[in-house]
Amino acid sequence: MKIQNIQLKITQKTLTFSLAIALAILLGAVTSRAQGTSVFTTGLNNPSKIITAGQTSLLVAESGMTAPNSGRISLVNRTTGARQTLIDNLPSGLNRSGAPNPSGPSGLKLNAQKLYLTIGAGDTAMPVTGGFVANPAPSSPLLDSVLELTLPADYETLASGFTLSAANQTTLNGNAPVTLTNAEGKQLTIRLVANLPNFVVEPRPTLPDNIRESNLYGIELSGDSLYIVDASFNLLYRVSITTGTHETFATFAPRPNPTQMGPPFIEAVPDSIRLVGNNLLISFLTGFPFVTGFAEVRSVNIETRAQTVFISGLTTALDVLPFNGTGDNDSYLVMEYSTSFLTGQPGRLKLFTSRTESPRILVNNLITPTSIARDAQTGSIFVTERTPGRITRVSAPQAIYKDYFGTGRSDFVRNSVVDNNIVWNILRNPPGAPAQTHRFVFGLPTDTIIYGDFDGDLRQDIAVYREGTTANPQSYFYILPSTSPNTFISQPWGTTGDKPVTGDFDGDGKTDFCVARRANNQIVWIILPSGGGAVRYVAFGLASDRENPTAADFNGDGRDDLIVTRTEPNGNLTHYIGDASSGAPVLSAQWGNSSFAPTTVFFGDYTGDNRADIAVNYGACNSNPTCDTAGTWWILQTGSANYTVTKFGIPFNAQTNTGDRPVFGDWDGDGKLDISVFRPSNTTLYALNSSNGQILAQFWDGTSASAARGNTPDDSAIH
Ligand SMILES: [Ca+2]
Ligand SMILES: [Ca+2]
Ligand SMILES: [Ca+2]
Ligand SMILES: [Ca+2]
Repeated sequence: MKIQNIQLKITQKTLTFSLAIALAILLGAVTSRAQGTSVFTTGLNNPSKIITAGQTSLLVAESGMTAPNSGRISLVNRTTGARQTLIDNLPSGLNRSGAPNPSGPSGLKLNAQKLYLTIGAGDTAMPVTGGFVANPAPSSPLLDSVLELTLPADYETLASGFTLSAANQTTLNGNAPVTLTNAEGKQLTIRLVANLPNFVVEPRPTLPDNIRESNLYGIELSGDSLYIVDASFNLLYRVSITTGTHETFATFAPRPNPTQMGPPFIEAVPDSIRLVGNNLLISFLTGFPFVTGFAEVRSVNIETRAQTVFISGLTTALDVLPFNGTGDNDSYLVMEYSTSFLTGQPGRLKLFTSRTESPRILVNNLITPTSIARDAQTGSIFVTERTPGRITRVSAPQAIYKDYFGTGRSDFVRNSVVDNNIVWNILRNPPGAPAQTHRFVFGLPTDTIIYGDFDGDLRQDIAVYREGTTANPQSYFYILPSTSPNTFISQPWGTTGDKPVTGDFDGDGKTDFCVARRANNQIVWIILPSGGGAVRYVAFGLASDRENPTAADFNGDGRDDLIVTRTEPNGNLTHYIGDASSGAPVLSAQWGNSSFAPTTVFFGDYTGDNRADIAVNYGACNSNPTCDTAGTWWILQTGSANYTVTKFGIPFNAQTNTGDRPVFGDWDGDGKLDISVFRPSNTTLYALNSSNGQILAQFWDGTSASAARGNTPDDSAIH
């Protein structure tokens, strides 16, 4: 089974529609995206792979167009999306294993200025009755080969591309290097590392000359060896960079078909490869009939060659990308080509905060996605989409609020005070047996508790803000990062009278240090962007605005916006949202009234459209016997201006100081906040699961030995 067959299956299914039309219809029909996305670059020729390069670039391998030898590598600026041809007229041919489909440049691996490139099957095989035979005149002698390109030192600022000629291909095939010169006079050198077999003979009763073509599709580097997956031969090659010799390093056997449809065995189809430590992570498309949940990522140890299943339960996996390093805190992006091939469904991008946890679905309407790259500095994810010929940019995913275990769900947190220290007792969600808990002693009772992910590993860090005093006005953030929980960080930021604000204002997936300062009748937000750049001083809001300036992303651009709330004379609350760079208005909304104290306001995404909503919870009716607002959640959906009204929880009683306290979290991990309360009388959290409407009830009192702190910040504060 070959990658190109994907196109055939979808086209056959849609019959009279061309593939492009069928996919265009899907694009319009599927609007739900869990993560902010934008079209970043267009005009690519059937992109197959994407990698980051240098300081500011991406490199994209493009399979080419209908014409032979129209393969290309593009250089894309990863800030602006601008495209520049690095090299064109690379080997390619129209593959005929399904509907005619360009096949050429595929796997990319960059090591300093050396770029290793695999060339795929091209037009190696010709369809005949009963199978395939070798094409006597393929487009290029370099199909199924490995090339080494030595890029000019300043390749990131190229203003003109290089072009490979037919004569150059002949030279390369003769094992001589080729040096190209572009319009600027810069030079790029190419040499052939290895020209691997184009096909093997697989005789069939009716066609003794039947062949199976090769299809090199992904490449990695370790030492002086290249590791290359062949998506058609179902194997992993090891190729010496210096001698060009190759060996079969591992093979991937077909697996028994668990369904009644299709052949008795399903081919593996390895399609991408990533080196992590001593292991190669390889994603498997897994062939016809593309059984849901049957695909996987496997790891192959480069010393022992041992193969193990690394992530399972996937469908048509086409890429895997580890990030955040190794060990328990590693995370993985996995891209699936289509959630249902045979019905032409779009592909999706999944985020695993741990390979054994349920993933978050970041994007669910990708059109023929082929490859992913991640900018470690900005956290942005780039996805190539083959048929539309574009790159879609996905904003950096953020840690789920209060997710300390990396389960993709808010965990159950109880803060108490023991011996004049804050004790953090955290119960994993979902809880297991035996219960998994974290316990930290960190912070003073006078500190402000902070929920943020400062190191960007998609796990919350233990953090507090300690406001300065009159004698020592310097304030500090103190953080116990999840990536190094034995070493705390202190960050001087702000001064006496400032209020800490938690947010990711530059959108890199890491919480930034921010305080809001009231001065000269305004609020100035002082932000240290985690992604670098100058300290921001942004004026937004009036000094008379309510306490607790806060932040959330209201326009879905992946950057948190500034929020202040103003109480009108009649008690109405007006929320003003401003841009965290300029202070320019993003939106404002009148929602809620402060008369029914306590009034709690949460800003966050209750609908899953990646835009923050405004939730107002009224605790009490202030002795008004006809009032029916107590315990009611009024949620304004800012994306649509619709609203919902939900009764949930026991209203607060000011006389007895009893009743529920509204809380903020996503307890079922579907990417939508859940209406939820904490009930101090039985130390139980109740949540209305947004995924299925069922009620979660979770008892958690921290440890029975801990004296309850009572009105803990997470239970009562405006987020
Ligand atoms: Ca963290
Ligand atoms: Ca940030
Ligand atoms: Ca925003
Ligand atoms: Ca939820």
